[in-house]
Amino acid sequence: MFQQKCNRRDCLKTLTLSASAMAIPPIIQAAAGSRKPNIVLIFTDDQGYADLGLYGARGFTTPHLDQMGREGIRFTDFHVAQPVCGASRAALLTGCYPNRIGMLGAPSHNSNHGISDGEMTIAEMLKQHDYAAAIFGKWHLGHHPPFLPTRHGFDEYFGLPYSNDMWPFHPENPGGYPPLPLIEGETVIQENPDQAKLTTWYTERAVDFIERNQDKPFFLYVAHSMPHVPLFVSRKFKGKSEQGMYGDVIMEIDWSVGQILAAVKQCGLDNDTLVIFTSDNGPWLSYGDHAGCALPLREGKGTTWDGGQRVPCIMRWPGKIPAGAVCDEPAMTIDILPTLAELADCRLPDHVIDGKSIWPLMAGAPNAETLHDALYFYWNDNLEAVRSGRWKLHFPHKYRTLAGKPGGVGGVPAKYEQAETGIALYDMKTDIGEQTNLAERYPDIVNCLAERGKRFDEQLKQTKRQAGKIHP
Ligand SMILES: [Ca+2]
Repeated sequence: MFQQKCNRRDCLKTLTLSASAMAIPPIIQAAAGSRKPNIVLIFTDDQGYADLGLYGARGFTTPHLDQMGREGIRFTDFHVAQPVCGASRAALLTGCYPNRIGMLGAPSHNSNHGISDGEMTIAEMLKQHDYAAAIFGKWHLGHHPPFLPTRHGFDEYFGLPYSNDMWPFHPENPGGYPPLPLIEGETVIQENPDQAKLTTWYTERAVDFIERNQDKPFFLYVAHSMPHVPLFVSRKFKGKSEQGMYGDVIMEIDWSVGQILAAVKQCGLDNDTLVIFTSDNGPWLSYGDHAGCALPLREGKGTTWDGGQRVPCIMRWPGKIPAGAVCDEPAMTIDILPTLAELADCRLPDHVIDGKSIWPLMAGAPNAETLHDALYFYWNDNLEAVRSGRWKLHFPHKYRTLAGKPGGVGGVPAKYEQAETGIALYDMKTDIGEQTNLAERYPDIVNCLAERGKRFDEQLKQTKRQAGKIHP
């Protein structure tokens, strides 16, 4: 009984309880008026929870990322807002659940929608203080000109408009896509570029951008196309890992992080630069030996199980973020925008956003807690799960799974099956793999979370906004 009461209290954690955390970081007030922090945001594609040394990677090493994590903070319970490329990026850049702003799934060459002019991206927000802003990598918020990064706050763009498998050589849909464009600014400069060079090109551009902008605040968004399939790696990393192609690709991304951190240091900007590294969703498990790993989490990309949404996340800012810190509080990519607003003293958008500043968590404030009373796990427009405190409630929903079968080999995927869960409650503190359904044992917690989810979903649907549209 005591445990149930205690657990219920945990479930009912409110904004009031968390308010003490808000008073903790005076560091920002002290920084007001001084140089605004540079922001480097590195976002990988389909990298799983276990695909980084500090998170237990096997068969390959990530020395630069591990060092970055040891010099900063490692989040163990950090989530994306939806477990698919486009929607996840929309949430990261706007601080909103992607279904709030009509950005679902993974837009492709024949999509006629993209991010609305009415949204405020991180780049647009930081422009309030004249930040230089660049994205090198994958955009995925619409490929038509009105939706490109250069129309949404970025001064510079070099990269792919959508996923690197949306090209004529797709293993399951050969010839189903037009040539893959590589874009500079708003101009297609190559078709079907040599993907083995992408990580190197993005890295060279990132280093050059840091060097060119060292005298003013900057926002650098490095959105790697890798390790999304088809996997490509440069000659210098081919065969470097024991694990194979996927490990080689991650090791090249690790090299890239090392290059970027070295550039920051060489420009004397270590203490002025917040670097964030995370992934856009969990591993694409059907690709087998070309997919990552989210163990001990359940399932992967495309599902609202934690294997789809919980990702590695490390942040480094010497002198501001304590070295060697670990944060076990739940947080989500939607929290990045409001956190940066606080750090750079920016005005938030006038419209509703869903994220909340996690600066107290990042600063390692004692007993800091999330300001969310719950996090919501949507697949497209459907609310599939709610997380609050230690509890995660799944509403009945279908999901894709390999059901214990092996994944594919050599870049050709295995077939998923459809499975279905009923109402299910998991204790994420003792059952990180979502294996033991406690719904019957704790009906009051189920009711509490179900009610909370229903209320939030109704509010979101009443206040949601539209994506931008072009009409050919
Ligand atoms: Ca992805």
